[in-house]
Amino acid sequence: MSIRVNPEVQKALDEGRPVIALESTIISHGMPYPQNVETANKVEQIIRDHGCVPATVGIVDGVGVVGLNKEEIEEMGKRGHSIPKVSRRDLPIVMAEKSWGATTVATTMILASKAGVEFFVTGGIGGVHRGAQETFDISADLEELQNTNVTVICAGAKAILDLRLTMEVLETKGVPVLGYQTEDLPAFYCRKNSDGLKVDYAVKDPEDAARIVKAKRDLGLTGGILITNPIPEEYAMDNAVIDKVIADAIKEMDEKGIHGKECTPFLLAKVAEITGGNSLNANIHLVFNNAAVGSEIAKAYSKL
Ligand code: PSU
Ligand code: MN
Repeated sequence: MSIRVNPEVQKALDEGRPVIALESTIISHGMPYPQNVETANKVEQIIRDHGCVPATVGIVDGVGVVGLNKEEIEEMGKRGHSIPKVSRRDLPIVMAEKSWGATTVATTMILASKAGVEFFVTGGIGGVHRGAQETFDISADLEELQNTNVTVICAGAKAILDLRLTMEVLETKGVPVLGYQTEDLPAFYCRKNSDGLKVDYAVKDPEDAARIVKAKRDLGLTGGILITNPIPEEYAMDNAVIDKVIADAIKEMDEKGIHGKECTPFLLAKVAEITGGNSLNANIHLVFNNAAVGSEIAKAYSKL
């Protein structure tokens, strides 16, 4: 596979300094332009301010890039939905076609692990969709978390998913789900989920989280670790409000017959549309918070 690691990222890796991977689907499909590019740049800055090196991952002319430059991030954001969203199954196609691609959690994990990056910060992961008993719509992100050695720091998952089934699948796949200073599984916009679901283990500080990652790696146990970090209180949204918005978005998706890889982007855009700027602001700030916490965990890990 053709991969290009940004020289600054490679240097940090060679010197054992902490590197944080970031995904590009959150830029192209997760937020509107220009807030997507502003957010991507600010997230990189937060990671630098915390003493780590950011590596935004994406596919440029068929090459898997670990550490996109400013112009490439701008282009990902500007082209938005016209850049294909690339999950594991799409990767060989965009590479062979030498086209651009936005990496999901799954493909960002693949490229990060090939470059030797352990930590990856994002907003929310994909999971088991509601009604998956019928549709079989289960994100390839879960498969990747089972198989690929990358630790993902996120704000849980949006309630566009069936969070209970998502937790069941993660258990089956042997993926530890940690809560950063919380026992409740965070639900992206909300600090807690509406179903009373708990994480597997609440970590008290970055060192605590880093030790768990180290234990898994020392044992040679394949696969990822999920660290869920609740959205800061001041940006959190009301569970009842979000639940209603999501129910309406799913109804419209079903009526329009949207399925497959279009589901997640449709629901993300619909929720943003119905809630106006509120959810976008929440989305941006939870990613900032994940970047800060993820950086502290990566730094703690580099000292173990
Ligand atoms: N959930 C979000 N924001 C996102 C995504 C999911 O709250 O941007 C993106 C991520 O890139 C994730 C992908 O990996 O959607 C999952 O898509 P699918 O369900 O088609 O696997
Ligand atoms: Mn899907």
